Amino acid sequence: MRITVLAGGIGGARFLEGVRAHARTRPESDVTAVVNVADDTRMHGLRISPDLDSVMYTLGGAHDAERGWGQAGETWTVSGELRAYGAEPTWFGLGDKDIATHLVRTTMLDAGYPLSQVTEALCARWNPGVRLIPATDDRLETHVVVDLPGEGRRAIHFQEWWVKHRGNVPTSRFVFVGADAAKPAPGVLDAIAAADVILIAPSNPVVSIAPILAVPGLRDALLAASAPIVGVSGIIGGSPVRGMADKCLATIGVECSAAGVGGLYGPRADGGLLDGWLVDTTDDGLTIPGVRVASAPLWMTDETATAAIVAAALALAE
Ligand code: GDP
Ligand code: FO1
Ligand code: CA
Repeated sequence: MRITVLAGGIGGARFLEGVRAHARTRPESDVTAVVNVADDTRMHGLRISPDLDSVMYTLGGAHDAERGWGQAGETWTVSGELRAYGAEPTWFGLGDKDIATHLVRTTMLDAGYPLSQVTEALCARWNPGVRLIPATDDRLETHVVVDLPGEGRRAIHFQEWWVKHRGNVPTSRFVFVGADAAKPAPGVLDAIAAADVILIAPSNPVVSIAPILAVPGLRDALLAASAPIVGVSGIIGGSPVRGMADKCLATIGVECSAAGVGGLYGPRADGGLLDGWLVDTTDDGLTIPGVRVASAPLWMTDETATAAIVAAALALAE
């Protein structure tokens, strides 16, 4: 079975652990993840790809589960030295091990390799067991329109909004800079067209899934896919579990609930995304016209629990 997953960072990564575990019980299974790149940025001359790295490190067994980003067992010598120089941005931490990844990525990009090939090269070390493809090789960045005290209305990079301000500034909208001119990375459209099932990870709908869908051609490919599309709610009982989904949803005027996000994605029959929507048992009973809704425990506490979530999502696709 060919499974294609749309994924952001840590929610996508943990979900993919379950997809991989499930796939290992089925011979002939093959998993492709189309991963958000709109959190990407350059800091200190280095290209950082937070969501790709979260997925790569998690599936490679190297992630820091508690911190939620970067590698376990990190040291911070280089960041300390940069701070001693007053090198901006001082609010963004880069671990020493992580910096090696960014050095390899930046060197390859500067030599002319596209991000998709760079990702393949990095994954040769980590063996994620899942094919990781960036949604696009082109520049695509989430910028956030905010009102900063004393500075007025400005658009700042998503990392500045989240890491520097923790999202605690008056926020009016998210803009996917570069989206209009971006093309799907090689392999993305094929992975959608050839899939037997397409899963939308319980990733942030506003800043992880929406920028993937903003790449021209991607939404149409999903609409035209012969495979069923099943989404898994990242919101459980009105709570975003972890991360910034509550702030993001409030900004776009969507209720932070499994019903709100299911409605935002919408039924495929209506030009939306979903054939199926899997919600937590605490959200049991919700209905979305045109979408098959089922419930299961959605806490991704470990790989076994997450593989059970994946099995429930695949059952909805049958
Ligand atoms: P990020 O890019 O690192 O922010 O990660 P993602 O966008 O891939 O996923 C973040 C989202 O995952 C959060 O907003 C939560 O809604 C969701 N999430 C995190 N942990 C869980 C969990 O255990 N179960 C479910 N259903 N969703 C989760
Ligand atoms: N998150 C933080 O809260 N503080 C940081 O200093 C920070 C640095 C960082 C470096 C590399 C990387 O891949 C991710 C990093 N993150 C950091 C996480 C990141 O800001 C966000 O959580 C994701 O972009 C949301 O997906
Ligand atoms: Ca992200």
